[in-house]
Amino acid sequence: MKLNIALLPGDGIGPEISRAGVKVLDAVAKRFGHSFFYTEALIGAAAIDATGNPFPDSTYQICADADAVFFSAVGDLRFDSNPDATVRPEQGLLAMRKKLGLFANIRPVATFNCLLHLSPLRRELVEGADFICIRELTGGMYFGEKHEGDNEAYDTCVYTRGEIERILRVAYDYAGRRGKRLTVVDKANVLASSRLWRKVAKEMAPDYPDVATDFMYVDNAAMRMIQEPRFFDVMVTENTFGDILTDEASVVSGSMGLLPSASIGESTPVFEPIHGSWPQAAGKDIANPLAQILSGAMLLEHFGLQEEALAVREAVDASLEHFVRTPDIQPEGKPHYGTQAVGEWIASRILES
Ligand code: GGG
Repeated sequence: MKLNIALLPGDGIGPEISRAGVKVLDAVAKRFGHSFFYTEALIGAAAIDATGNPFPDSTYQICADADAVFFSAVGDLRFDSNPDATVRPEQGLLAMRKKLGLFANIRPVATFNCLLHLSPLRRELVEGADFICIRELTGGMYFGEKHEGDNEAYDTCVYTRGEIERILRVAYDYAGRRGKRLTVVDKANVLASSRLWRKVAKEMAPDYPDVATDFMYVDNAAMRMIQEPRFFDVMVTENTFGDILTDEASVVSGSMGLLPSASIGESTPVFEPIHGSWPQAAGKDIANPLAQILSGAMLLEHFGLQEEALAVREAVDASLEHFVRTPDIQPEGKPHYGTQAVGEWIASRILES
């Protein structure tokens, strides 16, 4: 298969984990006889520095023309510490989501047996947890009408029936292919937008008779996720709730550096780690590349390359079992492996298998 991939390394540790991710995709291409072509483009602070725009038109065009976007992370301390900044790296991320119509963010949360001790939750709670969070990505407060004054400020949470229906269709589809249980997370006891979510979900549920639908308030879902993570199969929720709950979900697996994601919608799909740019670690070769590498596996699955994706997942498992790990997940006394060394080990493993 021939794939044109837009490569957006972004900021902070982004370029390092991106390099490791590409090494692994290249190993897959070599072993399975595919051709992956990359076109690199700027996003985030790197794009602001070069052009003044966190998502320049040239980047948009490269993404729109590609089969997939392999993105890393945005964010830069210079902007975090400047409340007066009129343009921010994160706006590049929002612009990419909006312009590519990426309305569904899929975040699988799984545990690795050899890393269960990393979770602050008890082993018997997290062992076997395996669920998917589906976050609506182009609506809600992130994109509703805003006002920011000295004495009053607001963000409006707006959802249309069409926006809710299309994300629920994605969620039902995933639930139908997995454990056949869908949890719709909302705040319908307080918010009008949540009541519309619930109404639409109740109308759609009979169209998916093999999937059991349940409803949960977001505060309860936040609690349940750490009390009984195995309860969930597929959960779907609006943009802001999803942002918070998916970060919380990373606690189950023990490290944010392990969780990949896919964003799909009207145009080119985007594959990226759920974590940000960790600017403090940039250039130190210590960032964990596994979330980026596993995002590559999701990219392969998106194009039906199941065997290839499995090869990546097996090589990642092998790297963990052989203690080829970056310092964040490496026990004391084991050798130090940097970002590139982990990427290279996994790539070689794929080529050797
Ligand atoms: N790879 C994801 C990333 O760079 N995240 C940084 C960020 O600002 N995320 C906010 C969001 O996902 O809404």
